[in-house]
Amino acid sequence: MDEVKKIKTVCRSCHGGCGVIAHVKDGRVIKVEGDPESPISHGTMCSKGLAITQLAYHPDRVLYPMKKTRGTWQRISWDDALDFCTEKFNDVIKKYGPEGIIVGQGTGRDFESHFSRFGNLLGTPNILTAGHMCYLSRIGATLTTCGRHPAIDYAGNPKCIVMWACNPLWTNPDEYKGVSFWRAYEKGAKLIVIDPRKGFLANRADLWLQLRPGTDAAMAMGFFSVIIEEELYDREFVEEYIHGWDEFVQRVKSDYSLERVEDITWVKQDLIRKAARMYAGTKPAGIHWGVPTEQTPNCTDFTRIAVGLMAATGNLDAPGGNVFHEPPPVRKVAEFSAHTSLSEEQKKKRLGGDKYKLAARMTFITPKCAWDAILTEKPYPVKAGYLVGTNPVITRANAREVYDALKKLDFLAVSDFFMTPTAELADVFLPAGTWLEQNHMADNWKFHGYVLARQKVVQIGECWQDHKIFMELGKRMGQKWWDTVEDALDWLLEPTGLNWEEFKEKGYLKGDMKYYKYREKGFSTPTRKVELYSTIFEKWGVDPLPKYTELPESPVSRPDLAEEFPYILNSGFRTPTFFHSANRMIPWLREIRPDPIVEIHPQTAQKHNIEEGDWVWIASPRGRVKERARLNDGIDPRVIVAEHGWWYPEIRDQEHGWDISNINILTDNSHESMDPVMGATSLRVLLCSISRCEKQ
Ligand SMILES: Nc1nc2c(c(=O)[nH]1)N[C@H]1C(S)=C(S)[C@@H](COP(=O)(O)OP(=O)(O)OC[C@H]3O[C@@H](n4cnc5c(=O)[nH]c(N)nc54)[C@H](O)[C@@H]3O)O[C@H]1N2
Ligand SMILES: Nc1nc2c(c(=O)[nH]1)N[C@H]1C(S)=C(S)[C@@H](COP(=O)(O)OP(=O)(O)OC[C@H]3O[C@@H](n4cnc5c(=O)[nH]c(N)nc54)[C@H](O)[C@@H]3O)O[C@H]1N2
Ligand code: SF4
Ligand SMILES: [Mo]
Repeated sequence: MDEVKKIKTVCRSCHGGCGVIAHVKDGRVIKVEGDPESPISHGTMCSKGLAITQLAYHPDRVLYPMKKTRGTWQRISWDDALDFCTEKFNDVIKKYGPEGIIVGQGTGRDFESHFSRFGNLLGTPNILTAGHMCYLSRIGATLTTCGRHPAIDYAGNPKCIVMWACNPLWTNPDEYKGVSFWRAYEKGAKLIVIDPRKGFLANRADLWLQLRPGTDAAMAMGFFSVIIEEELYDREFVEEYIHGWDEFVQRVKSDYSLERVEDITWVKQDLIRKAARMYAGTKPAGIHWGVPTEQTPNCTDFTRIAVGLMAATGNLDAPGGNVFHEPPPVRKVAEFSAHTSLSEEQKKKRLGGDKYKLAARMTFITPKCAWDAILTEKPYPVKAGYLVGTNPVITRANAREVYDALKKLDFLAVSDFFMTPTAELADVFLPAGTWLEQNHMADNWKFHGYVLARQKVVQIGECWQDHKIFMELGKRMGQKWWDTVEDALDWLLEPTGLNWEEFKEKGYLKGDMKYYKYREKGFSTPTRKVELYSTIFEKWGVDPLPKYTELPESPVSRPDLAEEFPYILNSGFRTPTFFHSANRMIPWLREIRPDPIVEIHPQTAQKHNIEEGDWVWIASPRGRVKERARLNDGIDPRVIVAEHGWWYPEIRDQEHGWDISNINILTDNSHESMDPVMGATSLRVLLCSISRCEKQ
């Protein structure tokens, strides 16, 4: 028997980044623990990362390529699987052009470099991601406003933290692990929490603003209203570095009196004033904002106003404020992705590209445009799909439409670890390796200044890391790739003077941090200033100034609908154990949260005769699903908070009960409900009714 070997690597059971020491015995990982030397996680790990052994060695995990023949799945070889995909994709290209193929991924899974390169070299402009309502939307909005993504600088010790629609201790999103926040907070930073739900952080906050879901853009304008009225802004910065300040001030003064902001947001004027004073009056102060702000039609505008707040208070690129981290000198995702190889002619064919201009600039499409094209064959037929690391039947708005669209495709290839409801609709299943089974330069897409060595710890079944699947399928389709995954890593690392083997030994690289870069170079926008008045939007014929737009489905905009569906459904509540639709089959995690939970205020529950633990129907104009009630007086009685991502791996037929508790059956994806430049779908605010299920 072998000794236990300890191998350092990097987790990616969420957006990833935590340092891990994997214990390997007889070729099998027997446990994982946090790496105290990790600059990202400092030895901590969460339940999802720790449960990787149960995921990787799960009896239901698909370990071999599979092909569906007459409705049943059969094991095939990698050669046959890739040849079959090549033949099917080539058929579509011949008949309909490469735009007839959708290449899709979900949230950031550290293969975007390879994913985008595959799509670009294939020649399809139809790249589907979750970016229209998550993160890439933030990158797009910050790009047009101040040139880059200004992430909060926890290492620079903010004295005031505004936690705006984010719950990092549970979600560890994107560049941040909750532990970085916690370390700064423990040093005594003031905390302002803007959140409709009283959670762990709201309970500890100096100020908690319990706003009406989806009204963040109005709240941010409320902050500005105080900052302008009380002249709390940094006059020098504003004069020298903000484009359109006067026009913006005009808009705030004419449209966003605190009285109106209180009406919109449900938060008392006094409290808004206190919070704005605390943020603008404490130096340095940082805003850490989260995805709920992006999942409404105010997606782009909220981010633009938030960047405006950072800029006007002198906190942009200042230590402890919101900063532009310097990456290490590696090649970036954009260069790897060969985006220049997509011809102008193909770019013009991007679905929805004329309408959702910021999404098109970020080179992806909003899913609704994909489903429309598949279902209606307009503006042209879309016949095939390749979905990697995504479960859109559960995670995208208007799930029934998603289901119908994917079912209609002539050919669908899916790559995942498990037979999800989406994978069940496929013709070919390509088994992906987990983070324990890959060599990769992790975190190269994040804005925190690090890249990390994720090294392969074990091989399980015949699974391949996604990077290799893209490479080998790409080569078969005539694309130019490197011979091996490691050769591609050597190329990415080349400017650092290290190769993959050397980088692996080192563990991570960090860029040199430098603050106030704009003092030398200005900002990377057309005017070299922070564009509160966007010259890019002006060219597109879109309102150049940000604003709050009332939500398309709210008691204010749709009092007619609110008669039947009186509550605001805030859908998408994250829990520490699950990652969207993942992990429901993992015993350690499912045991902690066995059922989907809908939170209801006790008064509201009483009105509907609902008790703690009851199964409850939640209905919207698009359908109904059921979740189990938990009573919570930390939410407004007019708001219902529901978990997303639910399906039941234990149900072996009916596509694993995909429509029983899938909250996205209720969400809307009509064009009218979307952000006008990004195509963000409104996942956080819609109207619903609740009733106790007859059968418990
Ligand atoms: N109602 C509502 N819906 C939401 C949200 C919400 O707040 N409310 N949030 C949205 C957000 S922000 C996002 S980003 C999307 C996420 O949407 P998705 O990314 O589609 O969701 P996941 O369930 O995380 O991922 C789907 C699959 O990826 C597989 N997977 C995980 N890692 C890998 C890998 O390395 N390789 C491969 N090939 N497969 C892998 C998992 O097994 C899982 O089945 O969901 C959105 N959906
Ligand atoms: N465990 C776990 N971690 C995850 C994920 C997961 O599914 N599970 N998903 C990952 C992904 S892809 C993403 S995008 C991130 C998201 O992570 P976060 O950005 O932290 O987003 P959420 O946890 O959805 O919501 C954060 C907080 O916003 C509040 N909130 C809800 N609606 C609103 C609103 O309209 N306005 C305001 N101001 N607050 C609101 C919620 O009550 C919650 O406390 O998490 C990532 N990490
Ligand atoms: S926070 Fe994310 S990266 Fe860290 S251990 Fe948990 S799942 Fe892994
Ligand atoms: Mo996300």
